[in-house]
Amino acid sequence: MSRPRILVAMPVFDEVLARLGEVFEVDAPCGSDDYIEWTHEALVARLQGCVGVAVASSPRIDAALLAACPDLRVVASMAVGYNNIDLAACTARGVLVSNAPDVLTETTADFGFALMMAAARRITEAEHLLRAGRWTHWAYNLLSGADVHGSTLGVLGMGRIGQAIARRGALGFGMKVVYHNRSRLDASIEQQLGARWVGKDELMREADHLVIVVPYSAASHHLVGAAELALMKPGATLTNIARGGVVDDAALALALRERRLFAAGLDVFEGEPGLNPDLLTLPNVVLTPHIASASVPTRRAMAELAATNLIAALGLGPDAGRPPTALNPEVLALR
Ligand code: 8YV
Repeated sequence: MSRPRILVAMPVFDEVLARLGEVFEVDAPCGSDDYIEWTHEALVARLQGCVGVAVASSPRIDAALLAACPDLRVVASMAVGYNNIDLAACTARGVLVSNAPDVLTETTADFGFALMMAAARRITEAEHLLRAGRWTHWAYNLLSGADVHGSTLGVLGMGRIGQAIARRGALGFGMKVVYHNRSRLDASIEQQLGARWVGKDELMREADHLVIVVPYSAASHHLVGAAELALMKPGATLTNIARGGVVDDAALALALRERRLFAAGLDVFEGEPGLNPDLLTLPNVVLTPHIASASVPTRRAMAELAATNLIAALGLGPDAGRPPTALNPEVLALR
């Protein structure tokens, strides 16, 4: 009997491809290290005859693609954020969607904290100065930055990753934690984290270091724009590890240039892998290419979880019919 066919649309660990190969006929055009920037047409052509596809935060899976790929039954993402996938359209067509939460929480929180600290303490700026041979003498004011310990951490988006960042700030760095989220946490969790819910404007005003971890959606587009930036303290930092588009990058670049904000740390960008060219000219921003979850064990765990979801959602393996992190499990009941 022929095996069901799947497409792995992004590069992935050889071991994960081998595991998928035990149950599927696997089309893996990226292998373990070739990235493909899929056009809609190329992806549609490649998906013909496929019942499953493994993706990450790209490519885009929308209603037009689903209509052109009638065999598709499962979309398994190795990312936690799934704004590239039209979940409602998938559900309407009976296509199961899964993402990869939890396995990346601590690694991503570590990175968010590192980026925030790098911005506050001017670490990349300092390294550039040194590498360029411009370190000529000790000076009391050489690259002095902002303190992190004992300051106020503002968390915008208090989901799993936001809470992990709050824990680091409160327990490790003695920070006062304020947060804003659509829904308030239980009082017991607020107490554990030592975190206080505030309105969004108050968060902007109070934070010495703002970390943004809110999922992207139409509702969170430019959640932090010129008006919000204008509320922030001139000595504050802003770190975005959420998604490009949650922050208005042009407004942020202007605020950084005019020193209305001390510094920023950005791992995600509007239009990535491109980015606003103004950001590249500013010394007071630390820029990284969407790598917050990129530790080897975590990236492996994300890919393994996507594989587990794909296998189970297609009725195979030990978890057949029970994909562990399905976003629309209701579609399985209708099959
Ligand atoms: C991924 C992420 O590495 O999980 C997410 O939502 O943003 C990252 O952890 C990235 O999406 C892979 O494309």
